[in-house]
Amino acid sequence: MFTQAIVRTPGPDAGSGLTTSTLGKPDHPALLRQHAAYVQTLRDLGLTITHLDALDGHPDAYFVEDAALMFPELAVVTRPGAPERLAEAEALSATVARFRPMVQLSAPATLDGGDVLAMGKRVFVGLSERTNKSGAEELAEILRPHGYSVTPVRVPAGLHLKSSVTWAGADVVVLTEALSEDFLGYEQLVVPADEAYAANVLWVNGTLLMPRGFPRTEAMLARLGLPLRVLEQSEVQKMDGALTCMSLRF
Ligand code: CIR
Repeated sequence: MFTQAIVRTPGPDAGSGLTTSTLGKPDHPALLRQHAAYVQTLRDLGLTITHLDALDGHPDAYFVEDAALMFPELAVVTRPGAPERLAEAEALSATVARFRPMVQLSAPATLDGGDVLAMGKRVFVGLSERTNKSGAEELAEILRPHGYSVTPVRVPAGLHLKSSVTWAGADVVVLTEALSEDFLGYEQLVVPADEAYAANVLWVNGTLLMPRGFPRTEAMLARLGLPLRVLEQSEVQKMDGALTCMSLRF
């Protein structure tokens, strides 16, 4: 169960962050509303929120998940793979250090938290445009003494590993077909190809959050029998963001 979440308000420059999406510029007031609804959902599900202010000059900084990882034993401050985002890690370090002993990744490692899928003591690390082999190896070394095993996975599409696979409680993963072979030990819910964005779901204390607008995935998830919260993510998606990116839960 999670008791805490760290989030950060999107800044007025959020529309100038990095993106590969062709969906257009986000509508800023709508982005703020979607972010606020997301934070309120986490609060409703029992999490105490540490809400940070927008970080000047860092339009992607509200995707806090990329800059740090929270494990029960420790916090890992990452080295985001986009040079524009590197300073976000430093900016988040004092906050995570309030909750956990903290270690920091070092060059040449690069790693975005969006590439790290932790399910108990098994951790999958996506090798992507943002996360390199050194990043995966350094994380494995940091976690090994705590009993974790780290498995690198090549990211087949999208920005991060968790763009295409996320945990849905128990031993269930929601994923795109392309990752099926990498998660053979898990019960797999494969999203339809034209609903790939909905592979990013977020389990919070027995409730599953999913993005609005993906009816076949919604029907599939409903069969799990968990309460579902369907959240509008249209403006977040325009910035290549998704549900998992906008908080650190622990
Ligand atoms: C970026 O390109 O870095 C941001 N615009 C989106 C980051 C999304 N983060 C995530 O999926 N964990």
